Amino acid sequence: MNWQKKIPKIITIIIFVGLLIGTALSSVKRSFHPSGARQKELALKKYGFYLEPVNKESGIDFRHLCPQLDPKIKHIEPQIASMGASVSIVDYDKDGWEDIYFTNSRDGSQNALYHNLRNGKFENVAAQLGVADVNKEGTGVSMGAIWGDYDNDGYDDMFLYKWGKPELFHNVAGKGFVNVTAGSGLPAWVNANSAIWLDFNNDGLLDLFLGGYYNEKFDLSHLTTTKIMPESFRYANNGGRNYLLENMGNGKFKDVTSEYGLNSTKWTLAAASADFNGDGYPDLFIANDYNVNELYINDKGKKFTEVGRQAGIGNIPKSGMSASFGDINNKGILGIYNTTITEKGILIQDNNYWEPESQQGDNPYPRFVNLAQLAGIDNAGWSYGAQFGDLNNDGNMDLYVANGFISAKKGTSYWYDYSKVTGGNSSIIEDANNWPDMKGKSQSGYEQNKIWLNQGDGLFEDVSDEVCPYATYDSRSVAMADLFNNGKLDIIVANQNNIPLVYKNDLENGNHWIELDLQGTLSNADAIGAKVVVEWDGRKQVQVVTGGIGFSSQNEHRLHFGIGKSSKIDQVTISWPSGKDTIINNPEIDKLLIVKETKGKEEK
Ligand SMILES: [Ca+2]
Ligand SMILES: [Ca+2]
Ligand SMILES: [Ca+2]
Ligand SMILES: [Ca+2]
Repeated sequence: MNWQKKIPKIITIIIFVGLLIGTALSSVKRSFHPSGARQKELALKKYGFYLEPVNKESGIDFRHLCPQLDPKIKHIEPQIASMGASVSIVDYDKDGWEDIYFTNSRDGSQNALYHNLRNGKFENVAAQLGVADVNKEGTGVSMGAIWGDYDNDGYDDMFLYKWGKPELFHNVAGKGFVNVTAGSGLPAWVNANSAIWLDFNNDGLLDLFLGGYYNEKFDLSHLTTTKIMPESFRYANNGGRNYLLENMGNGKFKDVTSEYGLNSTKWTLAAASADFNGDGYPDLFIANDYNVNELYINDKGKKFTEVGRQAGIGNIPKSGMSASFGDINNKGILGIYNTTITEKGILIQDNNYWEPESQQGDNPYPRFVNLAQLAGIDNAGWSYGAQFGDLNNDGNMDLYVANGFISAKKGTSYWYDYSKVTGGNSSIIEDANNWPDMKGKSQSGYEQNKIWLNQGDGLFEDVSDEVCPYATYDSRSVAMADLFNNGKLDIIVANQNNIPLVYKNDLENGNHWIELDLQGTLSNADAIGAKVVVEWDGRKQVQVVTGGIGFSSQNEHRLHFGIGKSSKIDQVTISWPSGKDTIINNPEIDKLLIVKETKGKEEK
C-alpha cells in the first residue's frame, strides 16, 4: 500500500501514531448502568445532582434531519453533512421563562421554537410565529441561530445562519417574527457554522460576526466541482470568508470586514467574544478547523489585530471545534476552552483551556497558558460544543462537552480510510473525489458526552457515567439555562440527525445561588459584553454576557452563580459595555436579580 510510504513525508504522521492497530480496535466501550431510578439515587448520594432527561414529560418532540447534499459527494456525505443540529436559548416573549430554539438542516424541514409553559411543559410555536419554515429549497439549510435585540426595542430578534442565505427575523413584541433580511445588507450566501452578536464599537447597537466554513462560492446541494475540501489538514486557508457586519441603526448592516482586519479564510467553526485586555472593548476568539485558532484584539472599536501566536493560543494547528469561557479557578479572570478531536491510539489533539497568565503590564494583550491537561479536561473524544456552568451550585464552574462524530455501523471505523487522505498533498485532500467511500462506517461514534465536575482545587472529576448516562448520540451543540426558574442550571444538547437531549438538573444539596438579568440602557439592551464579578466568602468569580458561545449555540441571557453553603454575597460588580459600573452590596441570595443600567437594581 503506497500511502504508507507517502505519509512519513508529511508532518501529520505525528498525530497518526498507532494508526493501523488503533483503527481495528475502535469498538465502543460501554459500561453497564443500573436503571434510571437507581442511577439517580446513586448520583444524588455521591454528587448531589443528577441530569434527568425530560424530553417526553416536557413535550419536546423535535428531531434533527441532516443535510442532503449533491450526489457528487454522496460517498462521503455522512461527514460533510455532519453539522446543523443547534440549540439556542431565548426568552422571546419576555415572560421571564426561557424558551428553546432548535435548527433543522434538510430542505423543507422545520425549525422549532419551544415556548416554556412554566409547568414543565413546552409548546412548539415556531410555525405560528413564522420561524419554522426557514429551510426552503434554494435558500440553504439552517446551521444555527443567535438571539439579540438589534433594534433595542426590548425583544430579542433572531439571526439565522445557514449553509445558504443568512436571514434576520424581527421579533414583534413576542407575538410573531417578520423576515427583514431584504435590504438589510446581509451577504447573499455563506456556508456558516458560527455567528455571534457583539457590540464591537460600544455604540449600543449589536453588530454581527459570521464565520464561513465551506467557501461561500459553493452551494453544497448543487455542486459543479468536487474540489470543495480543505487544502490541508493543518494549514488550510481555502475555507469560507468571515464577516464583520456593523449595525448602522436603521435595520441595515454594513460589511466592515476588510477595514477592521478580519480577512481570514480559515475554516471557522466557532467564535466567542469578551474583553481580554481590559480596555473595555470586546475582543474576538475564533476556533478554526484544519488550522490554528485566532485571537483578535479590538483596538478601541477601530480595528482588530490578530495576536494568536504571540498570545500563545495560535501556535499549534488542531481541529478547533468550539469556543467557551470559564473562570475555573475563581481568579476573576476568564479562560478560553476550545474543543478538538481525539481518538485513542490514533489521533491525540487534546482540548485546550487557556488561562491568561497576567493582565499584561506593558503588553497590549495577555499571554495564555494551556491548563487543560493539568485540570484533566483535555480528552473528550471527537468533541464539539462545550459550556461552563455551576451545575451543583458549589461556587466552582463545571464543564459539559458534547462529542461523537459519526455513529453508523457498529464495530466499523473510517479512521484508516481517513488517514489516507489527510496525509496526502493539497491537490489530493481538496478534491472530495479522492476521499474513500464511507460505506456506512462509523468514525469516533457512540461517544459518551462528558460532564466534568470542578473540585475547586484546579482539578476536574469525570462524572459522566454517573450523572448523565446514555448520552452517546452524535452531539453537536450544548446550551445551559435555568429552564424551570429554580436556581438550577439545566442542559440542552442538540444531536445530529436525532432527537435532542433536554436535561432537568435534579439538584438537592441545599447550595445557594444568585442569577442576574442585565438590561442595558446606554449599552445594548441585552448588555452583551457586560462583565459581572461576584464576591463571597473570600472567593470571586467572573462571567460575561455573550451573544452566542460554544459550538452553534447560545446560553440563556441570564448569568447564574452558585455560592455553595455561604449565606451571603459581599458584592456584585457589573462593568457595562458603556463604560459604567454598577456595584451592588449584599444582594439577596437564591433570587433572580434584574439590573437595569443606570437605574440600579430591581428585584424579582
Ligand atoms: Ca418565555
Ligand atoms: Ca428587537
Ligand atoms: Ca455596534
Ligand atoms: Ca460546581
